[in-house]
Amino acid sequence: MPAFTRLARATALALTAVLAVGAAAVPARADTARYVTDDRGRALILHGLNTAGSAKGPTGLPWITRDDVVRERTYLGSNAVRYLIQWKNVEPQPGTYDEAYLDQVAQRLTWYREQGVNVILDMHQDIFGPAACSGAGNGAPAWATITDGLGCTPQSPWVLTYLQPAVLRAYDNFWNNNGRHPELRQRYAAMWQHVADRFKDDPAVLGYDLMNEPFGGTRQFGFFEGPVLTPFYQRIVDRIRSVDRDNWIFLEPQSLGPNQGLDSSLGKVRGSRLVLAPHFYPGAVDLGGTYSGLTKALVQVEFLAWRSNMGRLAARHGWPLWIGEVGSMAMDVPGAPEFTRDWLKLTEDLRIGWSYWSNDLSGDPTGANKGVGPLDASGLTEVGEILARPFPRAVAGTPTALSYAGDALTVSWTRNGATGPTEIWFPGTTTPRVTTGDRYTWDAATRTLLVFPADTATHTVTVAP
Ligand code: IDC
Repeated sequence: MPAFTRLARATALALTAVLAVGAAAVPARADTARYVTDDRGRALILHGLNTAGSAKGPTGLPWITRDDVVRERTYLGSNAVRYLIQWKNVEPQPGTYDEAYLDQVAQRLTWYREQGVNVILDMHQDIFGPAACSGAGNGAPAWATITDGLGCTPQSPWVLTYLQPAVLRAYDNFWNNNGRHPELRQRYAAMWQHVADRFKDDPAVLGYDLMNEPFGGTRQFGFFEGPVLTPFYQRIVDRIRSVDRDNWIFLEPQSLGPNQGLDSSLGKVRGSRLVLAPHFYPGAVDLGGTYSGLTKALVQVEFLAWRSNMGRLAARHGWPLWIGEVGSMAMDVPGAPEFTRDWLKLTEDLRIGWSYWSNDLSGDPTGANKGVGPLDASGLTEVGEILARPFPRAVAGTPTALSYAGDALTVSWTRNGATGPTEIWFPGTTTPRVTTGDRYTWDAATRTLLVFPADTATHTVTVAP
């Protein structure tokens, strides 16, 4: 067994011991679940792709064309995209915003708008920014990357680069952990206000994901999420709300730990329309393990822990829950298709949406992530076939049940004042069989079912091939 695999196994085992404790806690209760809603008050179950790894490059733009967005909507039925943008491109010099870049982003957002796909703008970063460690990372501009002359060597797997001295220092300076750089977080908050002001009236935009996978530098967990990250989010939320009262704001816990199902101490952020947007990357899967044998058993513990801990955190703060990133497993890894079906089922059990990592045709610019993209020149790839699963895009009330079993999708809800129909996407080639007490219409061209609920309190629809 290569040394790295041994390390991965040992790490996974240690993590699992901790997780088992968390998993014993109460599961998320359905009746406390909140939903992102549209302008008719319908609950949105957001399915789509992260677009895309290639936006981490110099231009800050993903590889896609307008036609690719049409294909995504057609093949996967997507109603959401987590669209990557970069601080380095938005604010190349302190206080100077690149409007040409924002215009290029806006142009791409029209492609999503045309397809009825809601955009969540994700201020992406990994490993702080390209200037922190020889181009290994992305996100922050060079002027905001203060490494105090410390050294750095990119590591493999890439996440280990987070522990390099220059990278830790760049984060410590950003979070002002040493009390020397309060200006960087202020710049970041001002930058978000500018972005929100630019996109608040763009009908494609549903919301803002304030920071990808926050990492606290030398402060972690309880020393970071409560005292540092929570007030940081509060400051940005307040600034965004000074210009934009409508769009949703997506908040991520710190990535290390919660991504694997550990509890988070992210505190309550005040404000309307906030969403808890953690990622789900079970340790063994993320570190190149398989979904079989011992690692599968370990990953299943992480499933339980994630469900319990993230469900309770969302309930505690009264926020809807959505998985901002999940996937990233090449289909030739043993168990990868089953892993994919299992996390899809998790999201259905919780009645939440997801954004798959990622929409990369044949890998990202570094050549990584091959075999992970759901679409290629001929249509759906192997993972794409699994992701192209029926789902309710919008529910005309409070969802009370969502399941996909034996090729049949069942959705139940109670009326709550929402108007408009429940909208279900159902892939395939034949006309589905619909069972419901409500009036409905089927559009074969877009494979969309609209269910118009009568005035009764509870509703159920089952759709089968
Ligand atoms: C990863 C890419 C990898 C790249 C790295 C840094 O797969 O090739 O070197 O970013 O740019 C995340 C991150 C997301 C990752 C993704 C998959 O949010 O940017 O992409 N991942 O590894 N967190 C956990 C996994």
